[in-house]
Amino acid sequence: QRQLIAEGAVCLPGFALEYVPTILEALGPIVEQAPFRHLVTPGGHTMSVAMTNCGSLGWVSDRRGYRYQERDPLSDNAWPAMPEIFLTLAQKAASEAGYQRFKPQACLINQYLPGSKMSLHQDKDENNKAAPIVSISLGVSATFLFGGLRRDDPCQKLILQHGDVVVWGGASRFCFHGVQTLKDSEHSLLGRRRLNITFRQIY
Ligand code: MD5
Ligand code: FE
Repeated sequence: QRQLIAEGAVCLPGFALEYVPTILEALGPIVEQAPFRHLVTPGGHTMSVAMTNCGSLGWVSDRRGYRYQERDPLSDNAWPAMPEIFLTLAQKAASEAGYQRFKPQACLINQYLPGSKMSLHQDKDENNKAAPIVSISLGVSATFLFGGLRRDDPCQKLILQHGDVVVWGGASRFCFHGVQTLKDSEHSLLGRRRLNITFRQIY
């Protein structure tokens, strides 16, 4: 089943459900090697969402700016490799949405605890502007804000649930978006948190 949210934005409800046990197993060693951390924005604010990465590149933020880099700044080691199942799932979802050549190099893993949110922003740090971003939501459901190309354009509210996958491409790739403050509730498998895993083709 496929839901068109807007031009270029395709929701695949429950698409990741069958992969959840494998995803959670793969996440264990990743967060062991590269723990979740709260990054600081160039403006000096500490993000309420905790992040880590796997893949050949990872997204980082600090006082100097936002960028993708090959090494985890906490350890100076390469990011953990992207598990095969992540790549398979991301490419299968992209393919369902019409992107048959999606080659993600970066996988950003966001952890939301009760009270975490992500303010309205655009994703513009990827050099490859034609590739989509594939996003998997797990755990506690969240209210996602999907706006337009201008910060003050009106926002649609979408509820993203455990197992949902969204492919953000085409006209939706550079829309403003954010996540409302996570409610304090319990998910049977993930506990009181939400994980969002995004796949990004940088080059
Ligand atoms: C999240 N993460 O739920 C979201 C899912 C981030 C981020 O926003 O930057 O880590 S990705 C949603 C997304 C990506 C690219 C474009 C659009 C939405 N969009 O045009 O709405 O943690
Ligand atoms: Fe984003």
